[in-house]
Amino acid sequence: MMSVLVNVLGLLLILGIAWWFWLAGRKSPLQHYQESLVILVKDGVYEPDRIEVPAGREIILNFQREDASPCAEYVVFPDLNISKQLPVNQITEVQLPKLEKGEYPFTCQMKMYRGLLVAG
Ligand SMILES: [Cu+2]
Repeated sequence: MMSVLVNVLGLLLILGIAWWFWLAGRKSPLQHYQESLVILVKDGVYEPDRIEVPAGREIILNFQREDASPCAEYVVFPDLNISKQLPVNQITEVQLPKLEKGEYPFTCQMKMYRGLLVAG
């Protein structure tokens, strides 16, 4: 009886790990940029976290931080040298320069929140 239980637990553990990696490898759909787009900062994820933006145009991203933990306090665009503090429960505008075609990740300062801009 005990060994059955151990086997079941082991199986659950394996399934759990498989599910975790499946989640980690899963890509959310690419969201088209529009001026009214608001990126929610909540529960460890940016929503949306993959955004298609027009290249060669200055744009503004709106971040709405709902996560009060210090983890979410800054949004950082390492390739653009941009770091912006996000007050809680508020929309913060982040002005971006004209981008060349390419991919530009953005993260919190500890890289737990992760997002990607795809300029094209
Ligand atoms: Cu963080």
